[in-house]
Amino acid sequence: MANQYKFSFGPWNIHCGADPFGPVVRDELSFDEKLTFYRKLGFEGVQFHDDDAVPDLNELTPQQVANRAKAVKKQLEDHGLEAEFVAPRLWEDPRTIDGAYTANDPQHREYALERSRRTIDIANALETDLVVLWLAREGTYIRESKDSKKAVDLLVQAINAMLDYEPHMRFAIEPKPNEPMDQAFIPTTGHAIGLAYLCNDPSRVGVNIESAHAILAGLDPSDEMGYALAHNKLWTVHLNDQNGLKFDEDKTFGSVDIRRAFNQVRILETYNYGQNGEYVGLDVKAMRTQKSGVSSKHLINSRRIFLRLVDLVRSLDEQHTQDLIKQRDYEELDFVILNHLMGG
Ligand code: GLO
Ligand code: MG
Repeated sequence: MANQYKFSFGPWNIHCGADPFGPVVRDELSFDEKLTFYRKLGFEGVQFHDDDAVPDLNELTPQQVANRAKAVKKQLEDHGLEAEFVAPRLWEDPRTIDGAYTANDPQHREYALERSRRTIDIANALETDLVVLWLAREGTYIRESKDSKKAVDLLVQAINAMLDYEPHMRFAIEPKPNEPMDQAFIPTTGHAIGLAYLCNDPSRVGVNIESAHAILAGLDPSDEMGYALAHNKLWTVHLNDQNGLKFDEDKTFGSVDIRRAFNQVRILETYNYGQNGEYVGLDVKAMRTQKSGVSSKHLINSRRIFLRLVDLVRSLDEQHTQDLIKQRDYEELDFVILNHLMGG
């Protein structure tokens, strides 16, 4: 059942458990070892940061970057996998301390663009037409350090430059309201889609919606998805869960609020998400307490919870639901949904 969905995650989702307060607690795995997990766990799509595919790319010529990425494409094929997207990692280099496309220093902005061109080259070599832009440091710690109107202009200029650089590449913005910044310039799906319409080719600018990011913005992830679906701009998702307003937790999908997860699956299922090749992407972290050898359960479990919820969406008595809506008996509808989720 429900096998029309294809699943993906990024290699950073198998990690050694370091956090800002403590070192690694599990064995480091090589990229190739991580690739051996995908098929076994039921995944066929790999999400990449540019340097997951080509480490140290700043030290290489564009031609060397492209050649190394082609070797990774072969590696993927050997494992029966494909690349879903590539994302420029624009938050670790000293030149991105004050942001990337919105950095106050024009040389730093130029670095961000040049790095993004390499990301696009890598996407081409990996044969995917999707680049994800998580605008990690495009925001402020204090209001007075940047001009928010100018920041939007700079983001549009940067995306236009990327659209021009590769005329068949699509760009999915991943909004997030905070962390690492205090305030992000593009905090929600609405902001991301507004930005898309300011660009030269809005048809190639869409979104990647992460459940936890929507929750951190005080929004319901399924409503954010509905908004993007109405604009035909939901090109990938980062499903996970989040326990309230704190650091970005990237918990197993559905592990905090199963009803909230059900409603995300329901809107995806209702509008045939995946019919144009979109992946069900995860962005989940294993708990730091998990030992080596059993540290991929968050991935297996997120996937199986998604599929269990697909079954629940499909087995919901739609006629009964519609009758209750007609009668405006939302108290009964509330119970029917909860009872269904509890196996009733
Ligand atoms: C962090 C983001 C991050 C991105 C990834 C892809 O909060 O969710 O994990 O999804 O870097 O760009
Ligand atoms: Mg994410």
